[in-house]
Amino acid sequence: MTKKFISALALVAVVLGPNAAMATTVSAATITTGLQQDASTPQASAPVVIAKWEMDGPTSALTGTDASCDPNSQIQATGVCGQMKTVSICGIVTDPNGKTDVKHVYGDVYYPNNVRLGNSHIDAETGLPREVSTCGEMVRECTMTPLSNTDAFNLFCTKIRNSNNNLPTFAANYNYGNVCDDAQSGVLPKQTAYVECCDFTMSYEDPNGPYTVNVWANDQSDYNSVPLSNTMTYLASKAFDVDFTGIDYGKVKTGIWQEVPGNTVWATTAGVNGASVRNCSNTRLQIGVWQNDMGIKDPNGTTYATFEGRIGSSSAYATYGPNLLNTDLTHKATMLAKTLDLSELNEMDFGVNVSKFPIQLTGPFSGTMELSAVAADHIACVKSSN
Ligand SMILES: [Ca+2]
Ligand SMILES: [Ca+2]
Ligand SMILES: [Ca+2]
Repeated sequence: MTKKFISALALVAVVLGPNAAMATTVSAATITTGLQQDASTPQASAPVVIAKWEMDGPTSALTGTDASCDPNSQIQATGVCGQMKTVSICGIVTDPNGKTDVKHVYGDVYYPNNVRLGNSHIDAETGLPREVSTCGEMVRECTMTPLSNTDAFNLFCTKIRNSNNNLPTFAANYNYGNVCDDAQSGVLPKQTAYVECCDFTMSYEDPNGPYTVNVWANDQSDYNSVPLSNTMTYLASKAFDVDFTGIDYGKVKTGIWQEVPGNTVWATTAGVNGASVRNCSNTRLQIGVWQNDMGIKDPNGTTYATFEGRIGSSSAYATYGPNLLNTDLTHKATMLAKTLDLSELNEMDFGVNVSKFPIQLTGPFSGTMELSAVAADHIACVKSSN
């Protein structure tokens, strides 16, 4: 016995010896680690997600509503810079071991899979710049909490069933009858399932388009449900802000371009610094501009002012005349070349050239500028080939 013990100690010393010596000779090391979840595959006793949906939040309001009668959820962005939209994601979850075996329920939201976010996008939760690193990656996961039995029944079996019937996605073999009707052993009146929900923050500038939303659950034995998936559509909004209400070209000489540079500093009081524009949409945006002749014209209508405008100090100016009309006589905007990315703030530079000041006019001259916007395509996210 004693001999064996000694030889075992000697072996340990031999094995440890070289390693201990190595540890003193390196300043950094990368160690491979690994594990596997115990019993993570769907099992007969795993939780079951019976139905799922998204609705106007917050959850506490129990709205049951979305922005369109189309099937599943359509969510309207705020169209207001800085103002987030709270979406409530919900699932009905049960478990073969009884509903109390359900441990956690999650809602996973994925970006539209062909969209990049651009250089100005800010994550709604972290407040930090964010670009997708892979196309269609997860935006975020939220953890759900159960509603009371009364709220669960009223929300799903009364409000949604009666007023927004095509909102939810059901798992196979489930329907309003066997969820809501007592005669069909409905899981909500029998209180054998939870309705669980979480509040999910969508930024005013999260890109419009189809978001995949998965709801899944695990139980006390760490069995995962099969996720129940559908598509939430974030409807396009079109909105922008400018921090100026007037452009004063100052003193203008005949035939000389007079330019009024903007800046990239947002003025909380309009007009206290150079002109800035920012995109408050969930689409990229092109800005159009229209101006009238500022009254610099002859009685026969001949005008003498030409204008220019651009977004960003490195863009080319677009030049345009006054009073431009479409064939239907609405004002025809001249589109400025630079497309604003999601939430991008940039400067607007303007210029005027007056080829003649008619002698019969004394000035000063004043006019009107109209700014408008059209949605532009998102930056494409291209999946890498490997
Ligand atoms: Ca279970
Ligand atoms: Ca809908
Ligand atoms: Ca400014």
